[in-house]
Amino acid sequence: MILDNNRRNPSQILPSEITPESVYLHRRQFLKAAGVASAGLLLPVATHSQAATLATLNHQKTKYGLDEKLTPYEDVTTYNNYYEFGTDKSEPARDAGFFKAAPWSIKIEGEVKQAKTISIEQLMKLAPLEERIYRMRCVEGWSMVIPWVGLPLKALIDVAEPTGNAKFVEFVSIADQKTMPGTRLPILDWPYTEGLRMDEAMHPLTLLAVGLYGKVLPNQNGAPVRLVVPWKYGFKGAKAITTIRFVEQMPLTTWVKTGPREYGFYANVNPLVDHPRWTQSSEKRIGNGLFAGRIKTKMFNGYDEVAPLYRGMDLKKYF
Ligand SMILES: Nc1nc2c(c(=O)[nH]1)N[C@H]1C(S)=C(S)[C@@H](COP(=O)(O)O)O[C@H]1N2
Ligand SMILES: [Mo]
Repeated sequence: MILDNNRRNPSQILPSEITPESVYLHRRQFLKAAGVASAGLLLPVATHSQAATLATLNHQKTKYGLDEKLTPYEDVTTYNNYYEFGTDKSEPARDAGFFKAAPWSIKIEGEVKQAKTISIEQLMKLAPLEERIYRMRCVEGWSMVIPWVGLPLKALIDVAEPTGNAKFVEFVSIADQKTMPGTRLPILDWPYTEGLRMDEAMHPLTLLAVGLYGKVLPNQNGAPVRLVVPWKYGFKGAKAITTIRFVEQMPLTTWVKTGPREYGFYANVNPLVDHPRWTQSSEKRIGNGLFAGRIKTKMFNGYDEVAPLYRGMDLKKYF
């Protein structure tokens, strides 16, 4: 059962069960040598047991998205983009077990009255935790409906007290080489960074999520805290945030740096502006079954209330 431990949040593993990483890695090498391509193939992904061991969060019920059919927990927690753990969708669920989401704090810096550090516990008390059922659209052409638990980013911005020079907010994810195998490889320019314009960051739909399905975030979904911006493509939602920096200039974000023709800073969901490799006019809803047809993608992912933020902007140019 040594391998199975690696799918669980370390905080839920009994001290007597702890397997040193070296043993785990050796075991994987051994399995590789024995002709097993990946140790993870040996066992099904243990999502049910994981959900059972994650702490429940007290939160207010939502008025958002109540008419949506939720994507099953199993899909939300096993089909992930989290390149710090590898580029395959199944890798984060399999390999994020050594990641330590606690203790955790976020540095708030840049154009603020005074730089400070805020613990995850303090953060979670800035506003009542709320459930928000949001449609999430990945630029690769798939989508999910996820019941997040979190608080409006605005609650943190109010405490941060940005100066008049702050025009954008930059989010920096952790890049821990010890526990995140992907960060040892030049897949992206680590650490992963994202950004929002100030008015986007203050919008009531913009969330700092600390949980999903009523439980704390599983590591693979960005524990302990990640950004959720439902009218933008999924890559805007930086996971495991360690620094929030208020800046005057538009930050050069990881994906824009990687492929400026493919990824824009705004990244608003827009069925009229295709990605060079993927159509954006329709999407495949994960969990709807193999034979379900594609769904038409809506402008701003259907969140029309954000349209005033972009009035007068050419969204083909500012994609
Ligand atoms: N730090 C970090 N954040 C990230 C990513 C990543 O690779 N690293 N992937 C992004 C992409 S492309 C998507 S679609 C969403 C996926 O979030 P989910 O796995 O919780 O559905 O996370 C985003 N946030
Ligand atoms: Mo994505």
